[in-house]
Amino acid sequence: MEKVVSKSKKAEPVAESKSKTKFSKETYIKWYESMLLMRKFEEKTGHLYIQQKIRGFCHLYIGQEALVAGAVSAIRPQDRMITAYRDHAHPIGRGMHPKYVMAEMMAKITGCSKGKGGSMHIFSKEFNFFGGHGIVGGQIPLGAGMAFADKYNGNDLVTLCYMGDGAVRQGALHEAFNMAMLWKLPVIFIIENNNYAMGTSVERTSNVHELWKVGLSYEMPSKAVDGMTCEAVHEAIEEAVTRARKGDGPTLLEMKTYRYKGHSMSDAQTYRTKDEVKEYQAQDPIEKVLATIKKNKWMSDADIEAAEKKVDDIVAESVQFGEESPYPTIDELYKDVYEQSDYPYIIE
Ligand SMILES: Cc1ncc(C[n+]2csc(CCOP(=O)(O)OP(=O)(O)O)c2C)c(N)n1
Ligand SMILES: [Mg+2]
Repeated sequence: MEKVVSKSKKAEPVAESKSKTKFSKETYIKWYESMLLMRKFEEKTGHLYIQQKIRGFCHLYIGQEALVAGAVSAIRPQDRMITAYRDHAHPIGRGMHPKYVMAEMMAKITGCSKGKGGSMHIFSKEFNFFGGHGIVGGQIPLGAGMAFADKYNGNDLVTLCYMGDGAVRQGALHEAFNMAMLWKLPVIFIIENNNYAMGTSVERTSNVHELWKVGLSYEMPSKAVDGMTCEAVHEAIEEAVTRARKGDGPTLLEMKTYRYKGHSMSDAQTYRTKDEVKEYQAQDPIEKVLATIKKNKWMSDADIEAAEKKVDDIVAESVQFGEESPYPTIDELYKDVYEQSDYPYIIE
């Protein structure tokens, strides 16, 4: 599968004398280009949805991009990632060409799930992205299971298991946390706390508002992280990854973030004010990274314009690819269906 962004290398802190920033110029530029691609791709997705070129459920990640960009720079390409249905940015951040996401959302055979999954079921084996799951919290035991498999097989790999704040109230989370701690599985549980589960705020659903504290009852190393800055996300993930690779088990990170758009494409957003949205937009992760780049004169105005044009071209190419691709043929219905003929409980 074609890629656009080079696979992540470990971001290296730069020497103090060269720059006042903790991370290198290359890391900042990569964060900027990667998040800009996620943002512009999803802005286009929103337009195409209104034109009914994309149908079904569709949840945008706009505002939350640092949670992926800051994590990708702290892990290896072989490490695994799994999330819920708000899943376009994760594989793009790992380097998958967004045309395969676009074709999937348009239900075309060239999509990453052959057009049979849609927006909520983006997968990429090549980029170690394991979906794309519509059942709130359903991916949490799966993430723990992937980490169990790696530990069992002796692979030196870590699983990043993302979930929304709404998923923290699911029973499966507690069972998975218990086993992950008991067996010291190499998994990092990442709560994307954007304050709302559909239109319901964290305060309305739980007595515990600081969600990272849920991990403490399992004695799991847990903390809150500023999810609107790539630096904080990277540092928290790096620390957790180091712990997991040493065999010391899981970490829970509550990433404080915000989605600028509605829950899905049909959301009147009566549960929040426009001022609240503006307050978070003022901390935009892309703007913050760009401000650092400009301050250090790492990109000229012409460089920035060229980067924007490159992203625009990739988005345009993705739309064209999706539109020109065919729909799956009817025989596809019978392919990729799991069957275990010797399953012991089926009596013919
Ligand atoms: C088990 C289950 N219950 C309810 C739903 C309906 N539902 C879809 S999204 C959602 C909200 C989840 O919010 P959160 O986990 O905070 O994720 P976010 O949308 O904010 O990324 C709900 C309740 C579902 N998909 N699965
Ligand atoms: Mg939420």
